[in-house]
Amino acid sequence: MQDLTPISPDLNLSVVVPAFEEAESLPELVDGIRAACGAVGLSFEVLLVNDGSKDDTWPVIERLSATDDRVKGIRLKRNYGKSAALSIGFQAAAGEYVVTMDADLQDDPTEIPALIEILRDGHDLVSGWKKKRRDPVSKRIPSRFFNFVTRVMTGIPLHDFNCGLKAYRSEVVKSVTLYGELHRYIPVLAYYEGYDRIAEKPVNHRVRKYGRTKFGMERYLRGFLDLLTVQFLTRFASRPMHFFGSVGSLAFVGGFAISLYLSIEKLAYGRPLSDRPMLLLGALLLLLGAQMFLGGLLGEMIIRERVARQSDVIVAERTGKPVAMSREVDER
Ligand SMILES: Nc1nc2c(ncn2[C@@H]2O[C@H](COP(=O)(O)OP(=O)(O)O)[C@@H](O)[C@H]2O)c(=O)[nH]1
Ligand SMILES: [Mg+2]
Repeated sequence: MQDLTPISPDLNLSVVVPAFEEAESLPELVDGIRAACGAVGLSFEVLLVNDGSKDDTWPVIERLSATDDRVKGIRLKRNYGKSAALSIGFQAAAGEYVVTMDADLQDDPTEIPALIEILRDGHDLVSGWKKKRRDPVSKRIPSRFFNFVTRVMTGIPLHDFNCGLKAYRSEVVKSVTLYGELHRYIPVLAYYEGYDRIAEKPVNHRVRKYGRTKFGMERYLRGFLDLLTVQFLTRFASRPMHFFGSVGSLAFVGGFAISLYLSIEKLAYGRPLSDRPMLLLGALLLLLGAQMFLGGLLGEMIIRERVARQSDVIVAERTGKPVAMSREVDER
C-alpha cells in the first residue's frame, strides 16, 4: 500500500471501527472511547467505517462526526466485508498507534489505555484475548479449536486470533495487505513481515446489546481456508517454484518411472497395456507434474514483475551517509 495518510506527530491514537448495521451501538461506543482516552489524556481520532449498511448506521455516523471533529466517517459504496473496511480505516489512520475494535459494544473501550501502555513498552502489536467470553457455546467451542489449529500451524502463541480488539504501532497496519477475510490473521501477516514483538492481554468481553451477529458457522470453514492461504502466501509467495516445483517434480518423476516400467514390459515382454490401471496413474502423474511446474513458472514470472516495482520490501532503518542518487543508479 502506498500513498498513505502521513502519521501526525501529535495524534496518539486512531481507533478504527468497522461497522455493518450497528446503528444503535455506535453512539455508546464513541462515548466510551471518548471517556477512556480522555481519562488518561490520549489524543485520538475515531474512524467509523460504514460497510454498506442498510440500516441507519451512516446517518448516525454523520451525526456523531458533526458534533465532534475527532469522529470521522468513511462510507463504502457497498458491503465489502470486515477486512476491506479495516484496510480502508488503516490507510486513513493518522495516529501513532492504531486500535481496532468491533462496533457492537462487545469490546470494552476502557481496555484501550492498557493496550497502548503495552505498545509503549516496545511491542509491535497487542492482541486482546476474550478470556471470559460472553458468547454462546456454539461459538466458543469451534473458536477454541480454530485458535488451537492456528497456533500450531503458525507457531504464534495467541489464544484469540479473531479478537476484534487489538492495538498496533501504526507502521504495522500500514504494512499488511488485507483482503477477503484475512482480518483474522493480521497478527500472522504482521509476524511474517517481521513485526514479531507480539503481546496478548486478557480483555473484558461483553454480551451483544443491540443487533445480531453478522458471522455464522461458515466463518470456520472460511477461516480455515484463509489459514491455508496465509500459510502458503507467507511461506512460498516469494518463491512459488519451491513449492510447485518440488511437488511437480515428485509427480513427474513418479509418472515417468511408471510409464517407463510399463513401456519396457510392453516392448520387451509383450505384456498388453489394456488391463493395467497403472497406465492411467502414470499418465496422470506426468500431466500433473507438468501442470505444477507451469504453475510455479507463472508464479515466478508474476513475482519478477512485482520485485521490479519493489513494493514488497520494507526497509526498517538505514545508517551511514546517504549516497547521491546518481551514484546509486550508476552502481546498479
Ligand atoms: N465492515 C464490516 N464489518 C462487519 C461485517 N460483518 C461484521 N462486521 C463487524 O465486525 C464486528 C464483529 O461482528 P460480529 O457480528 O459481532 O461478530 P462476532 O462478535 O464474532 O459474532 C462488528 O463490529 C460488525 O459490525 C461486514 O460485512 N463488514
Ligand atoms: Mg460481536
